[in-house]
Amino acid sequence: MSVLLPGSIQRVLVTGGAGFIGGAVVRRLLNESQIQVFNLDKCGYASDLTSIGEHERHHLLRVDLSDAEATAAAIRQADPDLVMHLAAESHVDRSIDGPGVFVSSNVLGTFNLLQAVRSHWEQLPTERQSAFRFHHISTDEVFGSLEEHGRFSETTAYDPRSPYSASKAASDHLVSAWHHTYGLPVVLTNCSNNFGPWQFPEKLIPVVILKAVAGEPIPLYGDGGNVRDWLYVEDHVDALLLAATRGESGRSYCVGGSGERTNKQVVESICALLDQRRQSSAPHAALITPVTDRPGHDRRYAIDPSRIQAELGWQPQHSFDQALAQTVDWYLAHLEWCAEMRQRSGWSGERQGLKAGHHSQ
Ligand code: NAD
Ligand code: TDX
Repeated sequence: MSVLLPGSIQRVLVTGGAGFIGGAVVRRLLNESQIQVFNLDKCGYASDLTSIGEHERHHLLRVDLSDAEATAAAIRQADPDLVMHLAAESHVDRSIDGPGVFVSSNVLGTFNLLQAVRSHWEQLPTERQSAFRFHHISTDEVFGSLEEHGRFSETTAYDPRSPYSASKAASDHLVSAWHHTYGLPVVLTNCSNNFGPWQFPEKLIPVVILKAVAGEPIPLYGDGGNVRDWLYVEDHVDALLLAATRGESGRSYCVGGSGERTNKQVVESICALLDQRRQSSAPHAALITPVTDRPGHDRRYAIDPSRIQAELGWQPQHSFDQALAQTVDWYLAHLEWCAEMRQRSGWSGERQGLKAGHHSQ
């Protein structure tokens, strides 16, 4: 779905635009509007700009949000009408092995950004000031873990359980506090698991595709019965653009595609898609291997998206099965990109997230 930007928005700052979801936001803004897009990113291990390419309205600001001065200078340079804040360390397993960078990027980084944006917003002329928005992009993981029944909504109490989700919850609280205390016009969204092209290949779906293609064991954590509520990334981008441009200041919106699946179901679906696409001596599902569970593994996430559907008219446009098939095809056509990303990051596909007993930063 195409979301029209109001004329008051001429300059958008996207943080984390060199990442998976931020990249999809940047591409959409460049392709479907005439605005200037400022992409603030530290260009970390999960970053890549191939999907954006060279574009005269795309301005990369290579900045680490944990650096307050550099962040403030970037905001002055971008002079934004809208900030979409996606930059964050995003992988739960990495947060178990090394939580420190999650606190510096997600908590301190959001604090630095809020301070810089607040100062910018306070100095804007009245018309631009009243149209301004700070959109904070968050996750359903801040709500904790569900058992078999129920879904998360905007009124669910926060109950984060991993260093990653705790850092995201902290950043949500900071954003909310800057709204209530300083009057900063903010919108929050909390979305479920995304999938699609250009996702760094350490998340479940690309891990399974790459392991299966390599004929290596496909690691299924615990009993494989954990449930995630999957959403195709372009449907998330639709929701983000609606919330950023039409969301009510001070309000949060839960985003999810009613795509609940157990991990075992997801892994088996990918294996079945690969069986149709690639010759192998045995069905790919024979590679599925139960492995030690993730410490503190949340059992189930599910989102009730009624608010964003009723108030902003959002509807996901992709079915899980169709989007999963497209995603599998995309990864099969981009195996070299995956190899290059792994190599550049210094991580070659080994298990992460088991160092709960070690005390690493
Ligand atoms: P990603 O890891 O692919 O990209 C994150 C980007 O942020 C990277 O390019 C990274 O370099 C940048 N970044 C991290 N720390 C930074 C810092 N200190 N300064 C500047 N840049 C920094 O992550 P993603 O999957 O695209 O997630 C984007 C956002 O959406 C995150 O805030 C995440 O919490 C949220 N989210 C993700 C999902 C999901 O399923 N992937 C679901 C819901 C919400
Ligand atoms: O190899 C694996 N085997 C496995 O069984 C991996 C990498 C994961 N899993 C399981 C763990 C989870 O139950 O699959 C599920 C999905 O795992 P991840 O892809 O790591 O995602 P998750 O931990 O659910 O978090 C994701 O969704 C919410 C994103 O990484 C977050 O950034 C987002 O906020």
